[in-house]
Amino acid sequence: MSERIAHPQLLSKVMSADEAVRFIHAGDNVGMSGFTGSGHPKTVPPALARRISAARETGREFRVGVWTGASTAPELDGALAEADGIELRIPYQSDPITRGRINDGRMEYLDIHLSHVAQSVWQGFFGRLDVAVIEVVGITADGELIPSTSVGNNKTWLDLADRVILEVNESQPLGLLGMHDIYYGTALPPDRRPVLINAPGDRIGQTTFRCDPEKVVAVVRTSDLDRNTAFSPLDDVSRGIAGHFVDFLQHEVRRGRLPENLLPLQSGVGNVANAVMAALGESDLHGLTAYTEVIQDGMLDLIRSGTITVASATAFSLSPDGAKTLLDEIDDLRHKIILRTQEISNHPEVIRRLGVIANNSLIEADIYGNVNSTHVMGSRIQNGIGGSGDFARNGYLATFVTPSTAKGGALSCIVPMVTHVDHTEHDTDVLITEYGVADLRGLSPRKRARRIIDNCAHPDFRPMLDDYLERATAGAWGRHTPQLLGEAFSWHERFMETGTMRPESAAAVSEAEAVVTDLLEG
Ligand code: 0RQ
Repeated sequence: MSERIAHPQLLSKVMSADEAVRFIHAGDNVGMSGFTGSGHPKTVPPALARRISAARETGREFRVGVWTGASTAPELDGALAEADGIELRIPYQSDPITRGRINDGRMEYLDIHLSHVAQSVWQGFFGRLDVAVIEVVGITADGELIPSTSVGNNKTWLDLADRVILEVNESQPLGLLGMHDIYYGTALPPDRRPVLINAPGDRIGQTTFRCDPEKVVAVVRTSDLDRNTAFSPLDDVSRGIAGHFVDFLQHEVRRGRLPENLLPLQSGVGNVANAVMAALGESDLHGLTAYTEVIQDGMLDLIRSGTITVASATAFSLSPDGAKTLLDEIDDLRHKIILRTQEISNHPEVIRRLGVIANNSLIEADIYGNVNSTHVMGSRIQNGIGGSGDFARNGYLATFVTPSTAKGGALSCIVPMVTHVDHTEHDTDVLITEYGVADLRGLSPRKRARRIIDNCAHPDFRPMLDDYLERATAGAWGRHTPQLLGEAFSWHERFMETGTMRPESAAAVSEAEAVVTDLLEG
């Protein structure tokens, strides 16, 4: 018997990925594993993309609905988007080809709070789930499945799908067995019961997935690695942001508003989040815990050094070095990390009870504290809301971090009015840039605006923001949250027209254009 596939009936279903995708039909909804580049199926999605392209060559349309935990990798999102094979994508993506298709209007995309996905699918809002394609580390003798480096929505996909395709990945460490906590107590209202997690390390489920072997139509072997991209080296801006975040937490401890070992931390995705973890490692804070969604390298290091004693998440998102460390130290790390289904890792009830300190990045924030995490210029999706709303809305402290400018300084990330709202002013407690911290708690809108401009905006854009706030306060229709509606988006319009929000450069561009026109006209 294979070490990885100990169930005889399932061993008899081993086949190639190209054979397995015969069980996926045009129009199917396919629930795949995968969360921030980890634990996604590696060989079935490219085989499905080939099948889709071959069907199209014979004049047959072939598209499927693709549901996952969160973002995946080029061989899943990238390959299927390239083949124009995705009809509707839920709930989070970060793939450039997929993003392009969505923004061209060729792919439907529904951006959903990650804690809401499973319940929406159980409620039937997205129709029937035809097929589940799930990466696992192994199959036990009694047919239970050993989860991989992400859990995401796999339990729901396995429970609800008519047919199941398993990818057994032999490059993932078998030592992962015992790290997961798969909870089988969820229900739809009115049958819900409390989710009894009182501390990040509490276990309420089992270490494996249940799966009816009769539903398994194919088992595919693979040994391809997770998508591991290296994090950028820390620059002055991310170091500055991270330093302010840690100073702020220490200040809260000194004021007696946070306990010495803080409250459980949630850390978002990307380089700034990683830098924040590095800064925590250099501080004298210790005995910390995490109740988060993703474990990146920075958090892994804090767990290894003992700064974080226990971390709960739904997935890893590691660099090649981080992945190697996980592999090498799995026997130790297994006792300090718990991977849960994403409806539990991001559960509003648990986040509220534990008093999580949420820390997420953003695209732009406005002077009143409304946050846009998802849309560039109000209409182009970047990635998605992911779990940021689950944590910001329900946490004890909702902090957002961002560089003060983007696109080489052409854009201010602090604007008069955000062009899309993911987190309202009511959900934003603290805003941090490389220039400082705006603690917005207890402040009315005009005071919030003053503090955000003074503490967080880039000095080049401060005079423009001051001027806007002054004129809005004097002339807006209402003075509670003063806005000049005809002007609030003019910065964005200027960027779309000239490539910068800076008026002097815009003027320079128009001048240059005028010179060119003059020259052309003779
Ligand atoms: O675009 O790569 O084309 O230059 O946005 O920005 O600075 O590289 O930052 O990778 O940390 O991403 C909010 C997108 C930040 C991410 C966001 C452009 C910028 C660049 C990326 P280019 P950076 P990051 C839990 C938490 C939502 C989900 C979330 C995200 C690109 O953190 O998706 O929080 N968050 N989940 O140039 C126009 C601006 C801009 C801008 C940045 N003001 N205007 N473009 N960019 N600011 C984890 C999960 O839920 C899975």
